Amino acid sequence: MSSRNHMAPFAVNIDLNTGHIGPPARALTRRLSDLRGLFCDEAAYSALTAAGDPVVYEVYEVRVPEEDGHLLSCTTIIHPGQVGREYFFTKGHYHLSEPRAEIYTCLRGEGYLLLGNREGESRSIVMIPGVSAYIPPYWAHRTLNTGSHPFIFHGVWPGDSGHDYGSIEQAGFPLRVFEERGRPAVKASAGPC
Ligand code: S6P
Ligand code: ZN
Repeated sequence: MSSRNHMAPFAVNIDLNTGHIGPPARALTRRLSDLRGLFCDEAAYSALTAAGDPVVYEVYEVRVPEEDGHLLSCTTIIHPGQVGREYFFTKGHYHLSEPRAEIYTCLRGEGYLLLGNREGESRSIVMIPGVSAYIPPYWAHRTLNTGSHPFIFHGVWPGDSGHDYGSIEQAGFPLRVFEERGRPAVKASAGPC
């Protein structure tokens, strides 16, 4: 019998200030050096990586089986920062099983959710506390912090979704967000950069 038939209900606590999940969740830390080739300003990227390789974001994921029928969930904490004029962002991905949707709810801070699909369409959604965004099936997604505090959001997605990072690494994301005159500006982007 599969594990999902034997699981007891449970709850976790999300610290709304830090985004940490307890009891201890599976934690992932992405430093700038993990995001090689993704930011536009290569000189700024090299300088920042050499000068301390900052943590760009952390993910705390609730431990449940990664299989059909379950719902995975996590918090993501994107730290404030920029590479050149481009705000710190997540790698961005399609779900490996593309007909799998996701919901992101902003808990703290401010940022953007960027979306793109293989038909060439793109969208951006401003994320502030209380905004709950629906990522439909077949849409790649990337988030970024446009504020001066951590940007924290909660995500929920089907257990059998998986991640395809390669498509974004190769083709780039169709939208990018830069600081212009002290404000975020969303730009269409053709190719890796
Ligand atoms: C998973 C979901 C999030 C991201 C996380 C980090 O489907 O979308 O948990 O994994 O926000 O982003 P990325 O693009 O590095 O996985
Ligand atoms: Zn996802």
